[in-house]
Amino acid sequence: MTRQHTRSDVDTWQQEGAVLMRSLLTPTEVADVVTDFHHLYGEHLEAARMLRPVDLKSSENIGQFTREQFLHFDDMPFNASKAINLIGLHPALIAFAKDALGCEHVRLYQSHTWAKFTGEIDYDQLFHCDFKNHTLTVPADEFALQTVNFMIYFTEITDAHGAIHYVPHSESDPITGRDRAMFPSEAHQQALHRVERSGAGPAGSVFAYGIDVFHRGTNLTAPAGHRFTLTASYHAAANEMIGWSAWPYWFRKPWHHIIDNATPEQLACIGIPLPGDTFWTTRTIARNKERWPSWQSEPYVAALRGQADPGV
Ligand SMILES: O=C(O)CCC(=O)C(=O)O
Ligand SMILES: [Fe+2]
Repeated sequence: MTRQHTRSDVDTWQQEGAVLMRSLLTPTEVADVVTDFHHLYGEHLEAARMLRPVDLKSSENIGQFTREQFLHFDDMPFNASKAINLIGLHPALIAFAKDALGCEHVRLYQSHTWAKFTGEIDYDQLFHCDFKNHTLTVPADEFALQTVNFMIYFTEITDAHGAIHYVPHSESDPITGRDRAMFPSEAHQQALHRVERSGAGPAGSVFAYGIDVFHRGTNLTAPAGHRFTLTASYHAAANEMIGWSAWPYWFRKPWHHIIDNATPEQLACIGIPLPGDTFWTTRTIARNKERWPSWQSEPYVAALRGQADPGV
């Protein structure tokens, strides 16, 4: 397992609901994905250079969610190279998710790119917990049934570049209690605002949080500033309560970037059985190869050789 986190990162995530891991990705990994971000959002970057910052609200004002905040937002897979398509499946993220949830197998259930530009809209949001569109129930008490939601930074994110703000559980519990609301009351919003922390960090940093921690997006005020992030959200393989959309729903999108280049473990995270799974027979391997001609089927074939082939 490719661990790039410490035990203390996992402890912080479990106890406080969020942890910032600075510079988890290498500069080369970041640069390759930034090239893809420019490919996807470059034209908006040019246009946004002409915009002036949206006026800052007074710090007493509570932000809001608007559709325009999500203008430059896309679900995996992405129309660029394998770099941006594989980064949400980075082995270090998978390793953290396994340790945090305390399980052997995890699934990636959501991944999207999000580009924000100074002056395009006020990105300031109110405090919320994300569980409304990740589950039809509520956040679990048990770690194994929770989610690990990564936000990966591909630009340096200072407070002037719309860093996510959040409130660790030990600070929010005395204000709201442990039954955290999806959208806290106005009085709680003001109180949370007074103790909020910034998730600011350099490119390559990863903010890991969950659907049960108060946080909010903040506005971009740096002149001609922009912010590129990619999210990757995981749940334990056996946890069917959590979802976003089923991957095959996006069958028209460029899955070959992932299928042709991911390791069996990365593919398992999107629901493709591991080599040796009873799903794989001579026939299913051949049919899958026909569907994805550049899929690396060797490990699946090799695992089959070591056992009786139920497809024969
Ligand atoms: O982009 C961010 O910094 C946070 C956004 C957010 O929390 C949300 O849209 O639910
Ligand atoms: Fe959120």
